[in-house]
This record gives sequence, structure tokens and C-alpha cells, in this order.
Amino acid sequence: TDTTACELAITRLSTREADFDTRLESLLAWEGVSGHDIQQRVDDILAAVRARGDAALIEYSNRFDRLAVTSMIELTLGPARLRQAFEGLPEAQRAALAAAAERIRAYHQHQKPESWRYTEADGSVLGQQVTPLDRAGIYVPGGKAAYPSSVLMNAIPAHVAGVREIVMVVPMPDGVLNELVLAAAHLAGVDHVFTIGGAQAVAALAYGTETVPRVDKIVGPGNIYVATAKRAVFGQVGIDMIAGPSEILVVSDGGTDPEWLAMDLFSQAEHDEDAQAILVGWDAEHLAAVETAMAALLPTMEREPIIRESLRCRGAVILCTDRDEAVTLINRIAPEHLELSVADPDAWLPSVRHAGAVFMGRYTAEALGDYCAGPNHVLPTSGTSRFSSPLGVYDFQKRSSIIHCSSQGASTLGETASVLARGESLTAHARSAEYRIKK
Ligand code: HSO
Ligand code: ZN
Repeated sequence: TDTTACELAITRLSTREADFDTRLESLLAWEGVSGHDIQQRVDDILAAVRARGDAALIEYSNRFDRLAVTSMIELTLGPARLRQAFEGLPEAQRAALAAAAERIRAYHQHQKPESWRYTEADGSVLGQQVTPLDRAGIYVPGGKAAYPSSVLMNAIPAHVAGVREIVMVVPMPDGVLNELVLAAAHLAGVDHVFTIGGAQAVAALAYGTETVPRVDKIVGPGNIYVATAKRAVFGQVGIDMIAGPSEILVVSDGGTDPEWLAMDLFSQAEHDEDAQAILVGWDAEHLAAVETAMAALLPTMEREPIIRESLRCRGAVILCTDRDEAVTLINRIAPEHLELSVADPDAWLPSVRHAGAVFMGRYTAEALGDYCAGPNHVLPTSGTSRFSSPLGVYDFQKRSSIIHCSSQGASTLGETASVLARGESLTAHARSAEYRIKK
């Protein structure tokens, strides 16, 4: 006989089991590496765009996106076209997009690092000057992965940072464009849009062509070809982190409505089959109630097949013994998104050492952060929150060290520098410093 519970396949783990560690490891494992084949094809595309510029871009776009364009003009959208996309939206969408953009801008305004300097007793001044990048390139995927919210999240920090020119690329498969994506570009302060995608778009941004300006850094998600191309051009330009599939870790103390939690897990799982949704708690009955809610809600979901597959392959419900063990799990998993669905999340926060974003309390659904709370939704995935941070204003700026020696400062430092330079047998260094020592 069929029971509802059987309809949901999700891994159940308990920290009490002997093989828990191994099972957790294999659940979390994610290999984002690309094969030799893809590497080779990407290298060819990069070389062609580098050598032949616009002509190669046009050829690849016609081939991969099934177009029939003859000039880059057909692959270029100016500010007027972006504004038109925004103005053509239904009022509710225009208002929601604008409200989200405003909140994201306000949040990132708080992030702006300041230049600083200090003066030493001898009058020497030392400091750090913060400068925005000249140009940033935003990659926006086409098709089902095109998220207007991601356009806002990638471009607004660049704009707030003071980047002089923001260039966006988005493929136009079969000539189809997403008006919401263009409207988001308009709100986010994007200067030019080129309707190109794939490795060829990354190459155009990295090397520049007759039409596409060369940028200093490329950010934004993409498929395996885009990720491989970004890795290959790194060094020529800066890149953001290369993201793995999206993940959520929900920790529940048992006091949140099981349906809310089920839907929070689904909201991550519906992104794609590789996405990961994990629930942790120490109240076995409550965890079972969330599973029951998931089984009941799943058939009502538009993206049921994707959610089902994601939960089956990468999802888990983990029973632990207590709060402390839950904290240990959080830091071990180092999730991209952490929902602390507990009565007193502030009491937990100091023990959370690794998480891309922390959603505090029963009301803070990840979905609110994905769209409009204000913080960035581009976050470190696959455990990389151990050493990296959300995309932010600081990713579009760099720092220059400032050194201004007074005559007395140069004299004092000269003594130290001279000794060290002679130790390295670098005589020009030594003499350059010694000239400035006061007799
Ligand atoms: N959860 C995704 C962001 C997103 N969700 C965009 C909806 N649209 C990765 O953080
Ligand atoms: Zn999402």
C-alpha cells in the first residue's frame, strides 16, 4: 500500500550512528571540475575571440544561440533599450524590482570601506587609499537560470563601489531576451549590455574586442563553459568566486510550523537538481512532522520533479542530540545559507563561525534574503564560507598603500633599510636609502 511518507525520498542521518561522519562527508561532497574536453573547447573559443574579436563573437553567437546577425550593433543594447524594458513592465513588477533595488543599494552603502591614514611622530604619513575598478563585467546566464534578482545583486555593489563603467553580457538564445533582466540592469546602473554568452562572452570581456570594452573584473554565475572560461582568464582580469550549487541548512528547535520549514527547504531545492537542502534538529518528532509536511506539499509544487530529485540526491534530515551538536554541524558544513529557526537566534550567533548568510529566527525565510532584504545573495558555496564572504562593494574596489616619508622619517628608515639591503647584497637599494640619511 502507498503511504504519503513513501513518496518522499530523503536521506535520514543521526549523529548517533557509527558511520555518520562518512555519510555526511559523501552527502556534502561536490566536485565542480570540468573535463579535458570542455577545457579544450573553451581554450579554442578564448583564442579565437582574442585573435579575431567581433567577427568571432558574431560567429559563435550565431552558432550557439541560433542567431543570424551580421554586425555587433545587433548584439548591443543601449541605455534607452534598458529603460524601455523597465517602463514596459506591469506596475507591480516595476514597483517590486525598484523596491528591491533600493533596499540592496541601501544595505551595500553601509559596506563602503574608507581610505585611511595616520601620521607618525616624525611627520611621516602612512595610509591606504581605496579605489573602485575602472570597469566591471557582469555575466548573466540565459534561459531558465536568468534571474533578474541576480542582476541587481551583482551590479548594485559595483555601482555603489563607484565603478566607472558596468558592462553586462547576457546570451539571447533564438533571439529571445528576458525583459525583467534588462529592467533590472536599468535599475542597477548598468551602462552597456551585449547579448552574448558562453565562453565567447567571457573572452570578449577579458580581452576586449572592437566593440566590447575590456573589463578589469568579471562576476556572475554561469554554466560549466562560463566557469571554465572564467578560470582560464583569471590573471588577465579578476573574477569572483566560482559558485557551486546553492545550499541551505535549516536548524530548527522544534517551535516553527513544519510547513514553513518544508517550504524553506523546497525554496532551495527548486533551484536545480544539484541544489542541497538539509534540516537539522534534536526533536525527532518535529523532524518527522517536517518530513510529513514535505511529502504532502511536494505534489503541489510547480517544480516538483526538480525538488524531488534535489531532495533525493543531496537532501538530508539530520537528527542530533542537542543544541551544541547542532552548532558543531553548522560549522562543519559551513553552509551558504543558514536558517536559525529557533527561539533565540542571537544566543546562537556568536557560535556560528562559518556561514555565507545567517537568517535569524522563525520569520526570516531565505527567500526574503534572495530578493529584497538587502544583503547580497551571491554567497560562498560548498563549504567555502570557511574562507570567503558574500559578494560586496569591496569586491569592486582595490587598495593602494600610501607612504609619504618626512625628511626625518627617511633618515631613520634609511638606517634600517640600508642594513637589510646589504644583507640581501642589493647595493643600489642600500645606497638609495643611504643618500637620505642625515649626516
Ligand atoms: N538562492 C539563490 C539566489 C536566488 N534565489 C535568486 C532566487 N533567485 C542563491 O543564493
Ligand atoms: Zn533562491
